[in-house]
Amino acid sequence: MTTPITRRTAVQTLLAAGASATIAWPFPALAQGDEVIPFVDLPPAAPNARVPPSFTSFLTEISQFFTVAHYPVPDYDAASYKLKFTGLIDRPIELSLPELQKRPRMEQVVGFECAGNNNPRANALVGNARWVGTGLRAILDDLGLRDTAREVVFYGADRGLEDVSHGGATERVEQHFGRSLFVDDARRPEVMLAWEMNGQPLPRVHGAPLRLIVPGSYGVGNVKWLNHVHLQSTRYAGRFMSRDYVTLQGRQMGDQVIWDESWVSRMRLKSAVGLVTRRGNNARVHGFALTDGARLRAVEVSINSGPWQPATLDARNTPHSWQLFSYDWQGLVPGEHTVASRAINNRGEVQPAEEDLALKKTRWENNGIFVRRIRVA
Ligand SMILES: Nc1nc2c(c(=O)[nH]1)N[C@H]1C(S)=C(S)[C@@H](COP(=O)(O)O)O[C@H]1N2
Ligand SMILES: [Mo]
Repeated sequence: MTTPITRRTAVQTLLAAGASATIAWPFPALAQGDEVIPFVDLPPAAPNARVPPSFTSFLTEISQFFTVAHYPVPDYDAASYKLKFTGLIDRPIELSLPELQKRPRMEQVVGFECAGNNNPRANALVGNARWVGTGLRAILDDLGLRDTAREVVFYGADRGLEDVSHGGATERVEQHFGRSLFVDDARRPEVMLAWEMNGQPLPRVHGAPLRLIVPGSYGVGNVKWLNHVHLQSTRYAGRFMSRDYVTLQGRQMGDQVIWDESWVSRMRLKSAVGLVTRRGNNARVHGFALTDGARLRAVEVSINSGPWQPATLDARNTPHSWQLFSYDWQGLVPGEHTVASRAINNRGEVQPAEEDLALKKTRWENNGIFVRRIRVA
């Protein structure tokens, strides 16, 4: 039996373990008897830095689940709330929350990260939750999609002012948050509309009353405060598809570099070390991996640039959850050490090394193998 200790105790343990006050990242509770081995490569935590979630608990507690909102969080009235379907369909409809909740229930664990998550911020922008809702596919099939419908646009109720420039003049125009999927991707059986998170009504900051969950997608695809779905024939090029959340990456082709700008969508294969603990001279490396839906073949860990060794994948992992892993390392010796992890999927794709991403010029989708430095007291 292990007794969870409080967050405050975890911080004290971290401090006692030798981290300087400026890098006292408050990692969540540990089992009793375990100590955190501090990371020495984290930049100083900003005063309002986001706290990473527990990398040992399979489901991320709602209080530890990161939130991102690009516009002010909208108010809503559950009683009058309707989800509207419009565009290239034969039967436009509006569904209230009770009407949606009468549809077949779907429940799945889905983990995702913000495409801006990274190791220097201690991977705080990732979480894994159990979502309850209903499948989108059956609703789309009821709408009578016209042959010309190619794109499904999902709008949130949140809005904000954006600068639009034309001919040298700039105007502030109010726009909504929106993202789109190709019809074929929107019809994948795992895409859902969710109203419950970890057994609770969806919290307002996480998108109440209704959000889209697209397993395998970066966070930005999981549209919160969803109130309108529109079918159209053309590409939707809203801010979060075409100007923001766009990755610029060069590809060496012969003696030329071709510059590719792509929209952030399916998660790139990634793993990261989130926490290293010790009990006496035995250390345990804890981390998570994320995929676009492909099964993992392995996660491997390398200590001090030694050979890649297989980590243990957590038995609680499900197809679309984050994939927790751990690796035991015996015979700790004091001093500085490096720890890295890499994921390999069942298509044989290997998480790229940081050097392989030298031509990736934007900060999004940072999935390179990251060599973490720790100090053993
Ligand atoms: N309507 C709406 N949906 C949104 C956003 C938003 O600003 N507005 N942010 C997106 C981004 S960038 C991320 S990373 C996830 C974060 O989801 P969470 O706040 O539940 O963690 O929500 C996505 N859905
Ligand atoms: Mo995000």
